[in-house]
Amino acid sequence: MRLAALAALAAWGLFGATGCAQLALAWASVDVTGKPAAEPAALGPFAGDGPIKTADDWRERRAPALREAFQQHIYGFLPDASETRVLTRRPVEAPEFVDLGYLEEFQIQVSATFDGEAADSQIFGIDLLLPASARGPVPVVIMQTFCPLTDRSAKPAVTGGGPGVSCNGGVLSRLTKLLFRRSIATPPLVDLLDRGFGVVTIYPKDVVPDRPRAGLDALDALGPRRAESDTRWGAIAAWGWLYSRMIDVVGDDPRIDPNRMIAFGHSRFGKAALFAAAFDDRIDGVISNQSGAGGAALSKGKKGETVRAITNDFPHWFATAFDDYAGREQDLPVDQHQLIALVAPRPVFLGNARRDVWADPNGTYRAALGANPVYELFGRAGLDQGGMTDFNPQGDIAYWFRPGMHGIDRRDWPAFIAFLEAHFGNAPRGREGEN
Ligand code: GTR
Repeated sequence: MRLAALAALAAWGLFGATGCAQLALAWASVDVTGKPAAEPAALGPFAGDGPIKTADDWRERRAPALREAFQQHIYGFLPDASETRVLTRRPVEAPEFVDLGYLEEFQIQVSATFDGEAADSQIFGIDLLLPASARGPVPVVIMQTFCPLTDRSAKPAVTGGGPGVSCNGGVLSRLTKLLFRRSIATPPLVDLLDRGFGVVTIYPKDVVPDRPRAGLDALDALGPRRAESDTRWGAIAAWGWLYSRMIDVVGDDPRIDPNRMIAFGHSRFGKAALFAAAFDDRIDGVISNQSGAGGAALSKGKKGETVRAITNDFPHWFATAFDDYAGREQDLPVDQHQLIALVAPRPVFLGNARRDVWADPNGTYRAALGANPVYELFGRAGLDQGGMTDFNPQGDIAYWFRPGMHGIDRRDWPAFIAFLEAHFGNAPRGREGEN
Protein backbone atom coordinates (compact mmCIF):
# COMPACT_ATOMS: atom_id res chain seq x y z
CA MET A 1 0.00 0.00 0.00
CA ARG A 2 2.79 2.35 1.02
CA LEU A 3 4.63 1.34 -2.17
CA ALA A 4 1.61 2.09 -4.34
CA ALA A 5 1.26 5.52 -2.72
CA LEU A 6 4.96 6.20 -3.32
CA ALA A 7 4.68 5.07 -6.95
CA ALA A 8 1.63 7.30 -7.43
CA LEU A 9 3.50 10.27 -5.94
CA ALA A 10 6.54 9.62 -8.11
CA ALA A 11 4.35 9.36 -11.22
CA TRP A 12 2.63 12.61 -10.29
CA GLY A 13 5.94 14.40 -9.78
CA LEU A 14 7.35 13.08 -13.03
CA PHE A 15 4.41 13.35 -15.36
CA GLY A 16 1.88 15.70 -13.76
CA ALA A 17 -1.87 15.29 -13.89
CA THR A 18 -2.05 14.54 -17.60
CA GLY A 19 0.66 11.93 -17.47
CA CYS A 20 -1.03 10.26 -14.52
CA ALA A 21 -4.34 10.21 -16.39
CA GLN A 22 -2.60 8.53 -19.33
CA LEU A 23 -1.00 5.96 -17.04
CA ALA A 24 -4.24 5.23 -15.22
CA LEU A 25 -6.08 4.71 -18.50
CA ALA A 26 -3.31 2.51 -19.84
CA TRP A 27 -3.30 0.30 -16.79
CA ALA A 28 -7.08 0.06 -16.43
CA SER A 29 -8.43 -2.86 -18.43
CA VAL A 30 -10.43 -0.83 -20.84
CA ASP A 31 -11.84 -2.78 -23.76
CA VAL A 32 -11.29 -0.50 -26.68
CA THR A 33 -12.20 -3.11 -29.27
CA GLY A 34 -15.94 -3.12 -28.56
CA LYS A 35 -18.21 -2.59 -31.51
CA PRO A 36 -17.62 0.97 -32.61
CA ALA A 37 -20.57 3.33 -32.31
CA ALA A 38 -21.96 4.57 -35.61
CA GLU A 39 -19.35 6.36 -37.64
CA PRO A 40 -19.82 10.00 -38.64
CA ALA A 41 -21.06 10.83 -42.13
CA ALA A 42 -18.30 12.31 -44.27
CA LEU A 43 -20.62 13.26 -47.07
CA GLY A 44 -23.42 14.82 -45.05
CA PRO A 45 -24.32 18.48 -45.59
CA PHE A 46 -21.49 20.90 -44.89
CA ALA A 47 -21.54 24.68 -44.82
CA GLY A 48 -24.25 24.83 -47.49
CA ASP A 49 -21.97 23.51 -50.25
CA GLY A 50 -24.64 21.24 -51.75
CA PRO A 51 -24.72 17.48 -52.29
CA ILE A 52 -21.44 15.66 -52.91
CA LYS A 53 -22.07 12.85 -55.38
CA THR A 54 -18.86 12.49 -57.36
CA ALA A 55 -15.11 12.63 -56.83
CA ASP A 56 -15.13 15.95 -58.69
CA ASP A 57 -17.74 17.38 -56.32
CA TRP A 58 -15.51 16.33 -53.46
CA ARG A 59 -12.31 17.70 -54.97
CA GLU A 60 -13.72 20.94 -56.26
CA ARG A 61 -16.19 21.93 -53.55
CA ARG A 62 -16.08 19.90 -50.36
CA ALA A 63 -12.31 19.42 -49.95
CA PRO A 64 -11.44 23.16 -50.21
CA ALA A 65 -14.24 24.05 -47.77
CA LEU A 66 -13.02 21.44 -45.30
CA ARG A 67 -9.41 22.58 -45.57
CA GLU A 68 -10.51 26.11 -44.81
CA ALA A 69 -12.55 24.94 -41.81
CA PHE A 70 -9.74 22.79 -40.39
CA GLN A 71 -7.41 25.77 -40.55
CA GLN A 72 -9.91 28.17 -39.06
CA HIS A 73 -11.10 26.04 -36.16
CA ILE A 74 -8.26 23.68 -35.32
CA TYR A 75 -4.80 24.05 -36.81
CA GLY A 76 -4.50 27.68 -37.84
CA PHE A 77 -3.71 28.97 -41.30
CA LEU A 78 -0.87 27.84 -43.49
CA PRO A 79 1.10 30.52 -45.34
CA ASP A 80 -0.20 31.81 -48.68
CA ALA A 81 3.16 31.05 -50.27
CA SER A 82 6.39 29.35 -49.25
CA GLU A 83 9.94 29.32 -50.45
CA THR A 84 12.52 26.57 -50.06
CA ARG A 85 16.19 26.96 -51.03
CA VAL A 86 18.93 24.38 -50.85
CA LEU A 87 21.99 26.12 -49.40
CA THR A 88 24.41 23.23 -49.20
CA ARG A 89 24.47 19.54 -49.93
CA ARG A 90 27.21 17.10 -49.03
CA PRO A 91 27.77 13.37 -48.73
CA VAL A 92 28.18 12.06 -45.19
CA GLU A 93 30.16 9.00 -44.26
CA ALA A 94 27.80 6.34 -42.96
CA PRO A 95 29.77 3.16 -42.39
CA GLU A 96 26.77 1.58 -40.66
CA PHE A 97 25.14 1.06 -44.05
CA VAL A 98 28.20 -0.53 -45.64
CA ASP A 99 27.32 -1.02 -49.31
CA LEU A 100 23.60 -0.78 -48.80
CA GLY A 101 23.03 2.94 -48.79
CA TYR A 102 24.53 6.37 -48.91
CA LEU A 103 23.72 9.41 -46.86
CA GLU A 104 23.60 13.06 -47.86
CA GLU A 105 23.07 16.09 -45.71
CA PHE A 106 21.34 19.25 -46.92
CA GLN A 107 21.09 22.66 -45.35
CA ILE A 108 17.91 24.33 -46.46
CA GLN A 109 16.34 27.70 -45.97
CA VAL A 110 12.59 28.07 -45.80
CA SER A 111 10.35 31.08 -45.56
CA ALA A 112 6.65 31.77 -45.58
CA THR A 113 4.50 34.61 -46.84
CA PHE A 114 1.35 35.53 -44.94
CA ASP A 115 -1.00 38.20 -46.31
CA GLY A 116 1.61 39.32 -48.79
CA GLU A 117 4.27 39.79 -46.12
CA ALA A 118 7.37 37.59 -46.19
CA ALA A 119 8.48 36.34 -42.81
CA ASP A 120 11.90 35.54 -41.33
CA SER A 121 13.55 32.60 -42.99
CA GLN A 122 14.78 29.57 -41.09
CA ILE A 123 17.72 27.33 -41.85
CA PHE A 124 17.79 23.67 -40.89
CA GLY A 125 19.19 20.29 -41.90
CA ILE A 126 17.73 17.42 -43.87
CA ASP A 127 19.24 13.96 -44.13
CA LEU A 128 18.66 11.85 -47.19
CA LEU A 129 19.48 8.15 -47.12
CA LEU A 130 19.20 6.28 -50.43
CA PRO A 131 19.63 2.63 -51.33
CA ALA A 132 22.89 2.02 -53.16
CA SER A 133 21.46 -0.73 -55.35
CA ALA A 134 18.65 1.38 -56.87
CA ARG A 135 18.28 1.02 -60.63
CA GLY A 136 15.71 3.75 -60.98
CA PRO A 137 13.85 6.32 -58.94
CA VAL A 138 13.09 4.99 -55.45
CA PRO A 139 10.19 5.45 -53.04
CA VAL A 140 11.06 7.51 -49.97
CA VAL A 141 9.75 7.60 -46.44
CA ILE A 142 9.72 11.20 -45.23
CA MET A 143 10.13 11.29 -41.46
CA GLN A 144 10.14 13.75 -38.64
CA THR A 145 12.05 12.53 -35.64
CA PHE A 146 12.31 13.10 -31.90
CA CYS A 147 16.10 13.41 -31.75
CA PRO A 148 18.37 16.06 -33.23
CA LEU A 149 20.12 15.14 -36.44
CA THR A 150 23.42 15.93 -34.77
CA ASP A 151 23.00 12.75 -32.72
CA ARG A 152 24.11 10.92 -35.79
CA SER A 153 27.53 10.21 -34.34
CA ALA A 154 25.89 7.98 -31.74
CA LYS A 155 23.23 6.58 -34.03
CA PRO A 156 21.75 7.32 -37.41
CA ALA A 157 19.74 10.50 -37.55
CA VAL A 158 16.41 8.81 -37.87
CA THR A 159 16.79 6.84 -34.66
CA GLY A 160 16.29 8.08 -31.18
CA GLY A 161 14.24 8.23 -28.06
CA GLY A 162 10.51 8.67 -27.76
CA PRO A 163 8.56 11.75 -26.81
CA GLY A 164 9.56 12.78 -23.33
CA VAL A 165 12.62 10.61 -23.67
CA SER A 166 15.78 12.61 -23.74
CA CYS A 167 17.92 11.50 -26.64
CA ASN A 168 20.95 11.46 -24.42
CA GLY A 169 19.57 9.04 -21.88
CA GLY A 170 19.70 10.09 -18.23
CA VAL A 171 17.70 9.03 -15.20
CA LEU A 172 14.47 10.73 -16.20
CA SER A 173 14.61 9.25 -19.66
CA ARG A 174 15.20 5.75 -18.25
CA LEU A 175 12.36 6.08 -15.78
CA THR A 176 10.00 7.27 -18.47
CA LYS A 177 10.93 4.38 -20.69
CA LEU A 178 10.50 1.97 -17.82
CA LEU A 179 7.05 3.20 -16.90
CA PHE A 180 5.69 3.80 -20.36
CA ARG A 181 7.80 1.26 -22.22
CA ARG A 182 7.89 4.15 -24.58
CA SER A 183 10.41 4.11 -27.32
CA ILE A 184 10.71 5.12 -30.86
CA ALA A 185 12.40 1.92 -31.84
CA THR A 186 15.27 2.45 -34.18
CA PRO A 187 13.73 2.44 -37.64
CA PRO A 188 15.10 -0.62 -39.43
CA LEU A 189 17.03 1.46 -41.92
CA VAL A 190 18.89 -1.48 -43.31
CA ASP A 191 15.61 -3.31 -43.97
CA LEU A 192 14.18 -0.25 -45.65
CA LEU A 193 17.27 0.15 -47.83
CA ASP A 194 17.24 -3.53 -48.59
CA ARG A 195 13.68 -3.25 -49.84
CA GLY A 196 14.60 -0.29 -52.01
CA PHE A 197 13.18 2.52 -49.87
CA GLY A 198 15.02 5.76 -49.19
CA VAL A 199 14.52 7.79 -46.03
CA VAL A 200 14.41 11.57 -45.69
CA THR A 201 14.47 13.02 -42.22
CA ILE A 202 14.43 16.26 -40.28
CA TYR A 203 14.30 17.21 -36.63
CA PRO A 204 11.29 19.54 -36.72
CA LYS A 205 11.92 21.02 -33.29
CA ASP A 206 14.92 22.79 -34.86
CA VAL A 207 12.38 24.98 -36.62
CA VAL A 208 9.48 25.09 -34.17
CA PRO A 209 10.60 24.06 -30.67
CA ASP A 210 8.14 21.90 -28.78
CA ARG A 211 7.80 24.23 -25.79
CA PRO A 212 4.95 26.69 -25.38
CA ARG A 213 6.84 30.00 -25.22
CA ALA A 214 9.70 29.11 -27.55
CA GLY A 215 7.30 27.36 -29.93
CA LEU A 216 4.97 30.36 -30.11
CA ASP A 217 7.89 32.74 -30.63
CA ALA A 218 9.16 30.59 -33.49
CA LEU A 219 5.70 30.42 -35.05
CA ASP A 220 5.43 34.17 -34.76
CA ALA A 221 8.81 34.68 -36.42
CA LEU A 222 7.79 32.36 -39.27
CA GLY A 223 4.48 34.19 -39.71
CA PRO A 224 4.59 37.86 -38.79
CA ARG A 225 1.65 39.58 -37.12
CA ARG A 226 -0.15 36.28 -36.72
CA ALA A 227 0.75 35.75 -33.08
CA GLU A 228 -2.27 37.53 -31.71
CA SER A 229 -4.68 36.08 -34.21
CA ASP A 230 -7.13 33.46 -33.11
CA THR A 231 -6.22 31.50 -36.20
CA ARG A 232 -2.44 31.83 -36.15
CA TRP A 233 -0.89 28.55 -37.13
CA GLY A 234 0.12 26.10 -34.45
CA ALA A 235 3.10 23.78 -34.31
CA ILE A 236 1.15 20.84 -35.79
CA ALA A 237 0.38 22.87 -38.93
CA ALA A 238 3.93 24.24 -39.07
CA TRP A 239 5.48 20.79 -38.69
CA GLY A 240 3.03 19.61 -41.36
CA TRP A 241 4.21 22.48 -43.57
CA LEU A 242 7.78 21.22 -43.07
CA TYR A 243 6.86 17.87 -44.67
CA SER A 244 5.97 19.90 -47.75
CA ARG A 245 9.25 21.77 -47.60
CA MET A 246 11.08 18.42 -47.44
CA ILE A 247 9.25 17.43 -50.60
CA ASP A 248 10.30 20.71 -52.25
CA VAL A 249 13.87 19.54 -51.72
CA VAL A 250 13.64 15.89 -52.73
CA GLY A 251 10.61 15.89 -55.06
CA ASP A 252 12.69 16.97 -58.07
CA ASP A 253 15.60 14.69 -57.32
CA PRO A 254 15.85 12.26 -60.25
CA ARG A 255 16.87 9.48 -57.86
CA ILE A 256 13.49 9.73 -56.13
CA ASP A 257 10.12 8.62 -57.50
CA PRO A 258 7.79 11.63 -57.16
CA ASN A 259 4.81 9.25 -57.10
CA ARG A 260 6.07 7.33 -54.09
CA MET A 261 6.70 9.82 -51.31
CA ILE A 262 5.25 8.69 -47.99
CA ALA A 263 5.01 10.93 -44.93
CA PHE A 264 5.73 9.12 -41.66
CA GLY A 265 5.14 10.43 -38.16
CA HIS A 266 4.53 9.11 -34.67
CA SER A 267 2.17 10.72 -32.17
CA ARG A 268 2.55 14.52 -32.39
CA PHE A 269 4.38 14.07 -35.68
CA GLY A 270 1.68 11.56 -36.68
CA LYS A 271 -0.78 14.44 -36.35
CA ALA A 272 1.55 16.64 -38.43
CA ALA A 273 2.04 13.92 -41.09
CA LEU A 274 -1.72 13.39 -41.48
CA PHE A 275 -2.31 17.12 -41.65
CA ALA A 276 0.44 17.43 -44.28
CA ALA A 277 -1.04 14.66 -46.43
CA ALA A 278 -4.49 16.23 -46.18
CA PHE A 279 -3.14 19.56 -47.44
CA ASP A 280 -0.42 18.54 -49.91
CA ASP A 281 -1.28 15.98 -52.56
CA ARG A 282 2.36 15.54 -53.55
CA ILE A 283 2.38 13.23 -50.52
CA ASP A 284 1.40 9.86 -51.98
CA GLY A 285 0.63 8.08 -48.72
CA VAL A 286 0.92 8.54 -44.99
CA ILE A 287 1.78 6.49 -41.92
CA SER A 288 0.21 8.28 -38.97
CA ASN A 289 1.07 6.29 -35.89
CA GLN A 290 -0.91 6.72 -32.66
CA SER A 291 -1.76 10.27 -33.63
CA GLY A 292 -4.81 10.47 -31.34
CA ALA A 293 -6.39 13.82 -30.49
CA GLY A 294 -5.97 16.39 -33.25
CA GLY A 295 -4.73 13.51 -35.43
CA ALA A 296 -6.75 10.53 -36.63
CA ALA A 297 -9.05 10.14 -33.60
CA LEU A 298 -12.47 11.74 -33.65
CA SER A 299 -12.79 14.75 -31.34
CA LYS A 300 -16.50 14.16 -30.77
CA GLY A 301 -17.15 11.50 -28.15
CA LYS A 302 -13.42 10.97 -27.71
CA LYS A 303 -12.00 8.81 -24.92
CA GLY A 304 -8.77 9.84 -23.21
CA GLU A 305 -7.22 13.12 -24.28
CA THR A 306 -9.82 15.87 -24.76
CA VAL A 307 -9.62 19.24 -26.47
CA ARG A 308 -9.27 20.81 -23.03
CA ALA A 309 -6.36 18.54 -22.07
CA ILE A 310 -4.44 18.92 -25.31
CA THR A 311 -4.87 22.68 -25.61
CA ASN A 312 -3.89 23.18 -21.95
CA ASP A 313 -0.86 20.94 -22.13
CA PHE A 314 0.31 22.10 -25.56
CA PRO A 315 -0.90 25.68 -26.09
CA HIS A 316 1.44 26.05 -29.06
CA TRP A 317 0.13 23.06 -31.07
CA PHE A 318 -3.11 24.47 -32.44
CA ALA A 319 -4.83 27.73 -33.33
CA THR A 320 -6.25 29.37 -30.22
CA ALA A 321 -9.65 29.06 -31.89
CA PHE A 322 -9.47 25.34 -30.99
CA ASP A 323 -9.37 26.19 -27.25
CA ASP A 324 -12.95 27.39 -27.51
CA TYR A 325 -14.14 23.86 -28.22
CA ALA A 326 -12.92 22.56 -24.86
CA GLY A 327 -15.94 20.81 -23.34
CA ARG A 328 -18.03 21.56 -26.41
CA GLU A 329 -16.48 19.30 -29.01
CA GLN A 330 -19.96 18.62 -30.44
CA ASP A 331 -19.94 22.18 -31.80
CA LEU A 332 -16.83 21.67 -33.91
CA PRO A 333 -17.85 22.13 -37.54
CA VAL A 334 -15.39 19.43 -38.64
CA ASP A 335 -14.08 16.18 -37.22
CA GLN A 336 -11.05 14.05 -37.88
CA HIS A 337 -12.67 11.52 -40.25
CA GLN A 338 -12.83 14.43 -42.67
CA LEU A 339 -9.10 15.02 -42.27
CA ILE A 340 -8.47 11.37 -43.20
CA ALA A 341 -10.93 11.73 -46.09
CA LEU A 342 -8.90 14.66 -47.43
CA VAL A 343 -6.11 12.16 -48.11
CA ALA A 344 -8.39 9.97 -50.31
CA PRO A 345 -7.77 8.12 -52.54
CA ARG A 346 -4.17 7.89 -51.33
CA PRO A 347 -3.25 5.14 -48.84
CA VAL A 348 -3.29 5.87 -45.12
CA PHE A 349 -1.87 3.72 -42.32
CA LEU A 350 -3.30 4.34 -38.85
CA GLY A 351 -1.26 2.77 -36.03
CA ASN A 352 -2.82 2.06 -32.62
CA ALA A 353 -2.02 0.29 -29.35
CA ARG A 354 -4.57 -1.37 -27.05
CA ARG A 355 -3.42 0.40 -23.89
CA ASP A 356 -3.00 3.74 -25.56
CA VAL A 357 -6.50 4.70 -24.51
CA TRP A 358 -5.33 8.31 -24.24
CA ALA A 359 -5.08 8.38 -28.04
CA ASP A 360 -8.41 6.51 -28.45
CA PRO A 361 -7.97 3.57 -30.84
CA ASN A 362 -11.74 3.10 -31.06
CA GLY A 363 -12.31 6.73 -32.05
CA THR A 364 -9.61 6.29 -34.68
CA TYR A 365 -11.35 3.22 -36.09
CA ARG A 366 -14.63 5.11 -36.32
CA ALA A 367 -12.84 8.00 -38.02
CA ALA A 368 -11.46 5.55 -40.59
CA LEU A 369 -14.95 4.15 -41.19
CA GLY A 370 -16.24 7.69 -41.48
CA ALA A 371 -13.73 8.44 -44.24
CA ASN A 372 -14.83 5.42 -46.31
CA PRO A 373 -17.60 7.08 -48.33
CA VAL A 374 -15.00 9.44 -49.78
CA TYR A 375 -12.73 6.58 -50.79
CA GLU A 376 -15.79 4.99 -52.38
CA LEU A 377 -16.36 8.13 -54.44
CA PHE A 378 -12.92 7.46 -55.91
CA GLY A 379 -13.87 3.85 -56.63
CA ARG A 380 -11.85 2.44 -53.74
CA ALA A 381 -12.76 0.45 -50.68
CA GLY A 382 -11.13 2.62 -48.01
CA LEU A 383 -10.96 0.70 -44.73
CA ASP A 384 -11.38 -2.88 -45.80
CA GLN A 385 -11.02 -5.14 -42.77
CA GLY A 386 -13.40 -7.09 -40.56
CA GLY A 387 -12.59 -5.25 -37.34
CA MET A 388 -9.94 -3.42 -35.39
CA THR A 389 -7.67 -6.44 -35.02
CA ASP A 390 -8.02 -7.65 -38.59
CA PHE A 391 -5.09 -5.73 -40.10
CA ASN A 392 -5.08 -5.48 -43.88
CA PRO A 393 -1.92 -3.73 -45.10
CA GLN A 394 -3.33 -3.72 -48.62
CA GLY A 395 -6.32 -1.62 -47.59
CA ASP A 396 -6.47 2.00 -48.72
CA ILE A 397 -6.90 2.73 -45.04
CA ALA A 398 -4.89 0.17 -43.11
CA TYR A 399 -5.82 0.17 -39.42
CA TRP A 400 -3.16 -1.47 -37.24
CA PHE A 401 -3.83 -2.47 -33.66
CA ARG A 402 -1.37 -4.19 -31.37
CA PRO A 403 -1.24 -4.95 -27.65
CA GLY A 404 0.76 -2.66 -25.38
CA MET A 405 1.31 1.01 -24.79
CA HIS A 406 2.01 4.19 -26.65
CA GLY A 407 5.25 4.20 -28.62
CA ILE A 408 6.83 2.36 -31.50
CA ASP A 409 8.02 -1.11 -30.75
CA ARG A 410 9.37 -4.06 -32.67
CA ARG A 411 5.88 -5.20 -33.66
CA ASP A 412 5.13 -1.95 -35.42
CA TRP A 413 7.85 -1.81 -38.02
CA PRO A 414 6.90 -5.05 -39.78
CA ALA A 415 3.36 -3.64 -40.08
CA PHE A 416 4.62 -0.31 -41.45
CA ILE A 417 6.79 -2.16 -43.94
CA ALA A 418 3.95 -4.46 -45.03
CA PHE A 419 1.89 -1.36 -45.81
CA LEU A 420 4.81 0.35 -47.58
CA GLU A 421 5.49 -2.69 -49.71
CA ALA A 422 1.82 -3.29 -50.51
CA HIS A 423 1.33 0.24 -51.84
CA PHE A 424 4.74 1.58 -52.75
CA GLY A 425 6.96 -1.44 -53.30
CA ASN A 426 8.49 -2.44 -56.58
CA ALA A 427 5.18 -2.49 -58.40
CA PRO A 428 3.90 1.01 -57.64
CA ARG A 429 0.25 1.54 -58.28
CA GLY A 430 0.67 5.15 -59.43
CA ARG A 431 -1.72 7.88 -58.58
CA GLU A 432 -4.75 7.02 -60.63
CA GLY A 433 -7.90 8.79 -59.55
CA GLU A 434 -6.06 11.95 -58.52
CA ASN A 435 -5.65 15.21 -60.32
C1 GTR B 1 1.06 13.25 -25.48
C2 GTR B 1 -0.07 14.00 -26.11
C3 GTR B 1 -0.57 13.27 -27.29
C4 GTR B 1 0.55 12.74 -28.17
C5 GTR B 1 1.81 12.41 -27.40
C6 GTR B 1 3.10 12.27 -28.17
O1 GTR B 1 1.46 13.75 -24.27
O2 GTR B 1 -1.05 14.12 -25.13
O3 GTR B 1 -1.49 14.07 -28.02
O4 GTR B 1 0.78 13.52 -29.27
O5 GTR B 1 2.08 13.29 -26.40
O6 GTR B 1 3.45 13.04 -29.05
O7 GTR B 1 3.78 11.33 -27.80
